[in-house]
Amino acid sequence: MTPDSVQSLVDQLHEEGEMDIPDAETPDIGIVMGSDSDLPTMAGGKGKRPGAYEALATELDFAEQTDYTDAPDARFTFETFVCSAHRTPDLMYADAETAEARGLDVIIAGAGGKSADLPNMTASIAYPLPVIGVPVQEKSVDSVIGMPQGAPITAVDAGKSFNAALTAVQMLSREHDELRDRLVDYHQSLQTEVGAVSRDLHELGTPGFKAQYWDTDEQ
Ligand code: AIR
Repeated sequence: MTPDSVQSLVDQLHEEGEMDIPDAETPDIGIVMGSDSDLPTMAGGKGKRPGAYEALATELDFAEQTDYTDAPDARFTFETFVCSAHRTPDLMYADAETAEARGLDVIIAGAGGKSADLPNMTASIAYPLPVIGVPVQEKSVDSVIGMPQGAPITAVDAGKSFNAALTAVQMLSREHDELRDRLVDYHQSLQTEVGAVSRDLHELGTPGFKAQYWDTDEQ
């Protein structure tokens, strides 16, 4: 039997799928992960490198939509759920099955362990919506990318949810020039950073660079 906490989410997703909400007010990207223990990798934080949340919210001016019927002011948004392919298959199914009707354009799905099936199952159920899989650990790579012919998934390297977010926005940018411009600006800022660091390393020399950039106890 499906417990209430799951069933209420399943029902909510189906209800949202029936609503007639303009595309500009629905989330553009759906982020799903197999467990909240994946959040540091999927979002960033807790000692992990920046993740999809930082890429979208900090670098590309997306807002997180936490209420389907009350969109934030930002034009481009994403939503976030935990759906375990094995613990809550009903929820995974409902999330993927309703994604297109709920106005999502692309899904980022991450899971860890050796049976990281959420990305590949979401890709199969949500088809033709594109799904970008994030293997949360190295040992999850094969189960995320190993899809049979005719059942596509796009995937990033283990832990690279930041890049999954960039890929998702690249897809959206084919339809939205504004997002294309944001992606170009982001790339420009990366180049600027590398140029500045390169000049500092060259001109300060290695010891001087370490003294300026590294924590003193790391040197
Ligand atoms: N997982 C959860 N349900 C199915 C799978 N494969 C994955 C999660 C997480 C790992 O199992 O994506 O990476 C461990 O989950 P937990 O909740 O035990 O920390």
